[in-house]
Amino acid sequence: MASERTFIAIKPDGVQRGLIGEILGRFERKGFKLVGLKQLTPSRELAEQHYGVHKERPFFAGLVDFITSGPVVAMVWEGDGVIASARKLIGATKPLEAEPGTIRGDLAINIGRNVIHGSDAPETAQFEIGLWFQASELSDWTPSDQGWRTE
Ligand code: YYY
Ligand code: MG
Repeated sequence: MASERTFIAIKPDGVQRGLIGEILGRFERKGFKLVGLKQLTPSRELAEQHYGVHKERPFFAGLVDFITSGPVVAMVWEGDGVIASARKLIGATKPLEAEPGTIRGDLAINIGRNVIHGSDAPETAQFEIGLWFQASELSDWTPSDQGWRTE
């Protein structure tokens, strides 16, 4: 499994509810590597580009209102298979259908307040990382215990 990068964002509900540490910890404990992290309140333009694939959907305007309503914690995580693995850690879009043990399954109830975003494929990961981060904001580094995470 090749090493890859994915874009993860803790949405305004997760930040307001004090869940940043809880969510970051799950990715850290899994063993993935954090290569970018910042908190910002996204502009409407950024939110509309990020969710552009949904622009014809009835929930689009409300989704953009929500995601721009306060600070978001934007992150890039790296590791073998991290794109699909992060989606598993996050759980189903509807939190009541998300398995216990997943972030949404454990921490959320409502689809419109599902606390976290994760890229769904290699192409979207590349697009979203480029949309939210400058290359200079991402760190190339090797954790000192890397040999204990992967063979
Ligand atoms: O990738 P993921 O976040 O799991 O779901 P998407 O189908 O891409 O939808 C993005 C986002 O839109 C979802 O996390 C909540 C919101 N949303 C909604 O509010 N109502 C819907 N019926 C579908 C999605
Ligand atoms: Mg999606």
